[in-house]
Amino acid sequence: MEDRLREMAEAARTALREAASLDELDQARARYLGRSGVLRDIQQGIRDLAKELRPQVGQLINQTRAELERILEERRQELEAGQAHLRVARDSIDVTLPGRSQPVAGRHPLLATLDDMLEIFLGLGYTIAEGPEVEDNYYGFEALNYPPDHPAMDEQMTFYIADDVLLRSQTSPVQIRVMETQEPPVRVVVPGRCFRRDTVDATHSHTFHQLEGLCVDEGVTFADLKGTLLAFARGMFGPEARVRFRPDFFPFTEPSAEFAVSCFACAGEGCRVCQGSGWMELGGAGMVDPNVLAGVGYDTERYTGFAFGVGIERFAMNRYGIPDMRLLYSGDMRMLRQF
Ligand code: 2NL
Repeated sequence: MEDRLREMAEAARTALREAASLDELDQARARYLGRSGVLRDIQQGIRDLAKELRPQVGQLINQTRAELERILEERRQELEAGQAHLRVARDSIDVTLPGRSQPVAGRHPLLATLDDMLEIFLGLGYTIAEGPEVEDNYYGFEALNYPPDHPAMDEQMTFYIADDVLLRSQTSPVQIRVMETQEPPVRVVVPGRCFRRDTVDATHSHTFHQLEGLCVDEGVTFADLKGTLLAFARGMFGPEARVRFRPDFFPFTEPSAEFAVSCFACAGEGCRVCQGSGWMELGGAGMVDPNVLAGVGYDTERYTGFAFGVGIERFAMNRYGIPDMRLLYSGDMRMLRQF
């Protein structure tokens, strides 16, 4: 019996000392020191011994148990210290690591240009209106006085989603909607995405941005249009800017004009930016055709109006010297970081 006890004690010491984790240690504890463990089993055997041997063996068993419990406790402390060490290693922050960089956002050149334009018209008392990019034939063309056979309505030029569902090719449908819901005086600017079936190249895109404006009131004349666009040009390019109007045609205005501003780079002398002309084409304008005003229920004897449209892409490209329109849609950080 004493031999068995010694063998067991040796095995238990090894198991406790070499337990690699708290779990393993507890398994060893249960196996040797637990309530139905090996030591208890040996202890039960005392009953079979001669009476005079019992105290001596009993004492040996108690010593063994005390020794093993001491080893158990030592090993438990070792393992707990090790785990605490691991926990510190896992949860601590290495303050010497380089930080994650937070890229600083900038304003996209298109939006920066649009914001500057809107700022000027807000200062002139205009409000901003927005509306759907998907329209029907009525708002897209009919209400704008396009004749039924106009080529702009052709599938060659306009994106159709279905028979009477199309992507707007200008923002004018929004102005129609504004006029339908409000009597003059009307002064709105309408920024937005527009769509045309153009082949993409350095100066064309199927998706582009426009700012249109509309002013309807009693006694509004072409002189008001000229003054407004001159204020716009000066707001954008400074007090020396001049504007030029030349005859043009749009179904929705009569008379109509294209307008240009003296080149901001050379003040009209002629340079690379304006290709030697001294002028930069900004857009089109005119007096709103009475058919359009009548179509929204306005009294055309009482009210007149002017309207204009400016392409934002070309403006931004001139302003920032961006040579290819596709760069504006690339999302390329090497480009965008420059603004
Ligand atoms: C251009 C020409 C223009 C308009 C847009 C407009 C809207 C209504 C009534 C009358 Cl509801 N006109 N808009 C007028 C003239 C020209 O845009 O070349 N845009 C880039």
